Amino acid sequence: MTTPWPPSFLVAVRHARRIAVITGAGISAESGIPTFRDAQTGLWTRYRPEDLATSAAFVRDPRLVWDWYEWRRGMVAAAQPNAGHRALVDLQQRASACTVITQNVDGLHQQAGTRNVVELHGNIRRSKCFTEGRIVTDWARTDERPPRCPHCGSPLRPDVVWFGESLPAAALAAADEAARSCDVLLSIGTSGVVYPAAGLALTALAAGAIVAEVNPAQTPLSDSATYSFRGAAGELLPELLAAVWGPTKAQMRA
Ligand code: BJW
Repeated sequence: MTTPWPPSFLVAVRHARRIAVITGAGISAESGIPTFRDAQTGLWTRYRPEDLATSAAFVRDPRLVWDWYEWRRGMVAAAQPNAGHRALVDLQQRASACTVITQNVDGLHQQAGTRNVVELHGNIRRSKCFTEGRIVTDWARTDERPPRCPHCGSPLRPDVVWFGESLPAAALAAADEAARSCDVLLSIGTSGVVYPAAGLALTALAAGAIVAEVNPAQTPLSDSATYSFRGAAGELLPELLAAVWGPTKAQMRA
C-alpha cells in the first residue's frame, strides 16, 4: 500500500535548499545486519555492551572483543546495500544539497554510492592502533588475535566509537553544521537513544527545520518530530522519492 504522504511534507522536501539525513542501524536491517536494540534480534539483547563496546572491555579481554568484531565484519562483508540505501543515493542526486550522516559502521551507504557520508561512529572495516589511534591497513598476518600495530606493537582495535569515547571531532562538527543549517532533516532507522547523535534531530527542530522520522516503531523523537512515518526504510524511502519527484528509471522498469 502506498503511504499517503502529507502534501505539505512533499512540498518541503521538493523545495528544501538543504536536506540532512541521519541514519541508524534500522536502515541496514533489510541488508541482514542486526540492529542493536530491536527485541529478539538486536545485538544488545544477546550481548552486553559493557563486555564488548568499551575500551575497558578491550583492555580486559582484547581477544574476545576482536573476535566479536571479526564476526560482525564477516556479516558486513557479505551484505549488500538495500532499497533504503539506494533511495538516499537518489535523494542526494535530486535534492539541491543533501548531507547523509550515519551512526552505522558498515559502510553500506558508501557502497550504494552516497557521497561524503559523515560517519559519526567510525567504520568497522577499518582498524586502528589501540594506543596511538592511527589507522593501520598492513599488519603481520599471524595467528595472534588481535594483531599488533606494525609501528608500536600495541594491539589493533576496530575503528569504531565505543561508549564513553568521543566522536571524531570533524564528523561531529560537520553533522552539527548540517543539522543547524538544513530545512528538512530525515531521521531514519534509529532508536534515538545514543548521544550526541540523537541530539542532531533536536538541534534541527530548534533551528526551525522540518523533522521527519522513518521507523516501524515509536522512538523518543516521535512526539516532537514534525512527521513520523511508520514503516521500513527500504519500502518507505523509495515511495517518498517517487511521491516527491516521480518514479526513478529503476522503478519504471520494475
Ligand atoms: C528500522 C527498520 C527498518 C528496525 N527500517 N527502521 C546524554 C544523555 C545520556 C547519555 C549520554 C549523553 N551523552 C553521552 C552519553 C553516554 C553515551 C550514551 O548515549 N548512552 C545512552 C545509550 C544512555 N554516549 C556515548 O558514550 C558516546 N560518547 C560520548 O558521548 O562521548 C563524550 C564524552 C567522552 C568522554 C568523556 C566525556 C564525554 C559514544 C556513543 C558510541 C555508540 N557506539 C555504538 C557502537 C558502535 C560500534 C559498534 O558497532 O559496535 O554505536 S552503540 C550502538 O548504538 C551503535 C549505534 O550507532 C548506536 C545507535 O543505535 P541505532 O543505530 O539507533 O540502532 P538501534 O538498534 O538502537 O535502533 C534501530 C532502530 O531501527 C529501531 O528504532 C528500530 O525500530 C528501527 N528499525 N528495522 C527503518 N527496516
